[in-house]
Amino acid sequence: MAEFFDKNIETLPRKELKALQLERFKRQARFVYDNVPAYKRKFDAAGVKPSHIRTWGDVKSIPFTTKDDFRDNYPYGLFAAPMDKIARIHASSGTTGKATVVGYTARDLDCWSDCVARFLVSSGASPRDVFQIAFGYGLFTGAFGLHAGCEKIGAAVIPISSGNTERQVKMMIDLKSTALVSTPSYALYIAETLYQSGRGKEDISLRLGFFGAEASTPEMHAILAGRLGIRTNDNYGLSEVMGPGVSGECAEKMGMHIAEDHILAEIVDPDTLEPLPDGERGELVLTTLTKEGIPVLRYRTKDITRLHCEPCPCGRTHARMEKVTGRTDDMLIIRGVNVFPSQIESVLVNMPEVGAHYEITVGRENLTDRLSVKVEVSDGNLLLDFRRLEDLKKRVRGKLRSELQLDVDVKLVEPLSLKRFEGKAQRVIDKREEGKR
Ligand code: DLL
Repeated sequence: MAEFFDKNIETLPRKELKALQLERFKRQARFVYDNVPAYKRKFDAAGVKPSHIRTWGDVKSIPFTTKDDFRDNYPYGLFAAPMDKIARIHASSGTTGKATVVGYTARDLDCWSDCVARFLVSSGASPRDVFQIAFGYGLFTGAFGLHAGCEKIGAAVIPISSGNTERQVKMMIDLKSTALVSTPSYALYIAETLYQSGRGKEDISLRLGFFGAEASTPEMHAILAGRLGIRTNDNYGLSEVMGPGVSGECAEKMGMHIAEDHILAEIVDPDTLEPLPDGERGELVLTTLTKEGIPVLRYRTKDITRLHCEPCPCGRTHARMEKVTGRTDDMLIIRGVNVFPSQIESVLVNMPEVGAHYEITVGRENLTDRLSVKVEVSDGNLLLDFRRLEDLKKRVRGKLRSELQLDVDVKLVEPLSLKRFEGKAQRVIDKREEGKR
């Protein structure tokens, strides 16, 4: 039987949910217009006023917010609440330039932990669970966000943070952790370290894994589920909107339910910025509906996904977003072909002879882009057998070609030779002068 954290809201009929969202959207728009000069300027420049929003059709007249707005208003320019109401500050470093700084009021923190608690419970967590939180505690929203959600459902928390992987394994065994929270790539590293120490899934008490903060394929989740003997959950979020808790899978694993009473999700065409109907793939755009510290309207996440609004067998009515297949700025354009790293991951992790550890490099030779993939072989002995090695390489290349319609240089390397990640993995190295497009 499906368990709920807050059954009334999680199963609210869609019609009522949509009405609630529209009311909250109007209120949130009025709130930012009155309290954040940068939003007022944007509204005024676009010739819209909060009072113009009456129907869903009016929502699309509201200007988008982007990462640049955070940079331009660094550090506190987008805060809508005065500092005496701000209870917590987080920041995400990003790859370039200034950090994105976000603030939460006490009420924001309470809503945030509710959203996290919902997906924990929907995936089968209970007060009996012992959560090992292997996200880095700090400015990153992952650890504190999950931590508060676990406490809210009454579970025990081990705030071990990320890193020191041998210790993670020791604690997991000694303290009998039943749930692991980390990035999927760190979970893979932890699982590998467990097996390297001569132990396996029968030596641990883990039953659930909550793996978010980066894209991962269903194949990667299947590998983690098998190695650790657990059920995995994917959960999604971003600092600008809340952190973890924006959405998370229920036990049906048919997409991640969005906390729609707190967040409005739209899908737009990333080129035309026109809204796309439910079920079509495009860029996810999110609006906070109840935030006080740093509300955001129509934030362009750059994450690519689809929304499904039909009822879920679990009974929840909130829309589900599919696994994120990539980011608009992650997409590699190689000789005119669009390639997402997740496509490469799906091919590799489906081949048992190669490991789930890989590295993608994009370079340029004679004015032509070249894509190369380094992947570890599962059995190091293979490297001593030239014929079998060449045969495997040919098969990997063939599968990548049929998935990507592109020739890829494949290099098979020794087990354990590629870099391991304790947080978000960085598997793509773009060496082209122009960088990513
Ligand atoms: O990663 C928040 C988070 C922490 C989510 C812990 C889930 C668990 P940021 O560091 O601001 O926040 O990074 C946000 O990470 O725009 C996505 O591109 C990516 N991302 C986060 N979760 C997922 C996921 C946190 N489940 C950016 N699948 C987002 C795919 C994800 N990508």
